Amino acid sequence: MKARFLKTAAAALVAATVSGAVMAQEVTLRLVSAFAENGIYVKRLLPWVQKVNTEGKGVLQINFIGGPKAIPTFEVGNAVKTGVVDVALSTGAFYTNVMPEADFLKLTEITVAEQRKNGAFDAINKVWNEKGNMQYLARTVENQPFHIYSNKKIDKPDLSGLKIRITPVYRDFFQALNASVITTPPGEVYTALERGVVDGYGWPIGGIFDLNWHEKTKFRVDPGFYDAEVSLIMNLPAYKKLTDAQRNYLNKQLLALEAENTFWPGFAAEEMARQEKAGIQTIKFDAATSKAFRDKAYEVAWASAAKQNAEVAGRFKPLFAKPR
Ligand code: 173
Repeated sequence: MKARFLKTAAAALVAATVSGAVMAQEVTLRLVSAFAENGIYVKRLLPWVQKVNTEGKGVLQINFIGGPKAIPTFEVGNAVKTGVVDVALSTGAFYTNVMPEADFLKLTEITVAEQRKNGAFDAINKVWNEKGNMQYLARTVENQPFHIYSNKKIDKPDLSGLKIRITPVYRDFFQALNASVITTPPGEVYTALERGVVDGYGWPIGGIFDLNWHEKTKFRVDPGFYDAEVSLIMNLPAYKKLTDAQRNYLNKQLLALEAENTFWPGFAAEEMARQEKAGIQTIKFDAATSKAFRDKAYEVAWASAAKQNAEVAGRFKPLFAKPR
């Protein structure tokens, strides 16, 4: 009786140890999105998550928790910093409360593939590690310039008398154009337009149909400026805790994800056509005014960046610029 009990106990112990070893090799990362679940950014991410999970059995799994209903948009950065979640899809403008440098990423003029080659990606990670307790994993959106969308017609780059919904992305530029600005997460834009709290908003070229803003939009101002940055970020201790096999697997999948960014230029063209079809008129400036408008966007933003962190802005600027 006793011998048999010991044998059973020993077998159970062996089984527990084996499954323990297996479990130690598979990690599950909790992922949230600062952008809405039904928006284009999350829609494009979820098939990737599924692929990661299918191919990553026994190594690494990602558990998508949800969008801003799970964690409010402007709190996602701190959730990553403190390890409340492991990974998030967000943009720097949503976590300037963690570090003001986060919003500098909109100023890249080269692809993320080039950023990995020229040292920009490593320079970003140095700051993200030190100030954000985060690893900057991958950029999932590029070639999506921002625009001003408005319900009031303007005939020159002057937003005097207009109330415009912003995030930190647009604040300094729109204020330099004399707008009154109101910060809201994307989830509050529709209501703000509907109630007339704002006359317009900043947003990239793509995505205004996702939350039905086209119903409340009359004009888009061209040209666009900056480049919408949407990226995956990860809690640094969670990243460091990965085994080599897990980290290599994750990095391989992140590069595959970035390789799919070729989607975005075509999407921009489609969205412009769709906006036109929806009756949204384009406000265009002449060539010289357009150039001055774009130049001002970058000048104002780099000046603001230098004010917030001169050392980091100085390091990033040559690495983010278009090669000449
Ligand atoms: O909410 C925003 O307008 C914003 O800051 C942003 C940033 C990147 C992509 C889309 C929106």
